[in-house]
Amino acid sequence: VELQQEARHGLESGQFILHFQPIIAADPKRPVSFEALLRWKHPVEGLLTPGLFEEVLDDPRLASSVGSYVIEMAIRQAATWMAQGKEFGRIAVNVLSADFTIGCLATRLQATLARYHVPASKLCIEVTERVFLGGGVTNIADAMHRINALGVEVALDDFGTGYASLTHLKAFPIDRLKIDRSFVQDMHENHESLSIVKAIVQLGQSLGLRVTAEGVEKYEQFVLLQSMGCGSFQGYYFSPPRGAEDLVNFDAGDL
Ligand code: G
Ligand code: G
Ligand code: MN
Ligand code: NA
Repeated sequence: VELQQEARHGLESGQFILHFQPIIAADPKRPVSFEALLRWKHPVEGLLTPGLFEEVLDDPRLASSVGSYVIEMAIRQAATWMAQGKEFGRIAVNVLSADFTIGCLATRLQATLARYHVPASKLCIEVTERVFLGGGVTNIADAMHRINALGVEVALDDFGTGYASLTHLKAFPIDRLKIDRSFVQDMHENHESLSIVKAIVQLGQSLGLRVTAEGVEKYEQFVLLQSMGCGSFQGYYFSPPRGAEDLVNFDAGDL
């Protein structure tokens, strides 16, 4: 409760910031995208990752305030990079079910994109299956269809760890699957993980979905994923999440 109060104050005083982690396309002609990851510059505790302030995001009202702030910061960063002539694919923003409950998320995204003159083709929203469980399925599906119709990409995060994933692929307008990093991390030691990764890549190919592998930490993983036909890669092998200022000269050619 105390942490929640601190978070309210922190939001007003600019203590919440975004770090960005590059997502590298297999096709070298495609620009790098970035996942926006929330950080709290806590005055006493230092830089906190979301796992350390779960109570804040568990509170629906606070979570939606944080969510709106994150969306705004991400779109503003896109506008800044565009103004600087920096090439990038999309900025991906993680959203929670709380983000779907305050007004229409599609309308809010559209308004913020318009305010910063950023095209929808520069934005992706990442949802986990938990989003499908909050609120009525038809409401969430409807909201997601509207987001999709704007031209914002919808990615299903942590794919493979939830349940009934395949049903969700039919019910919701998903453009991209992000293979959960737990499968990528042990695919060289664990045959089940390897099979699951291959199956997800093939599922993506047959359903016309793009596929990103998360948690790529080693060169061997990158090579194996490339050989499977996985479309893009994200992980410490390429770069940890970093502040925008530290990414200024980042491009895939540097790797
Ligand atoms: O950045 P880190 O590795 O600590 O992320 C931990 C978790 O926090 C991840 O599951 C990630 O999806 C989540 N997360 C990161 N940034 C955001 C954000 O802006 N909003 C929400 N809701 N979750 C985030
Ligand atoms: O749940 P989500 O997939 O959004 O989680 C993103 C989190 O994963 C970020 O907090 C980021 O710091 C972390 N992450 C990114 N790349 C790697 C990696 O290669 N290995 C590990 N262990 N974590 C990573
Ligand atoms: Mn994510
Ligand atoms: Na992710």
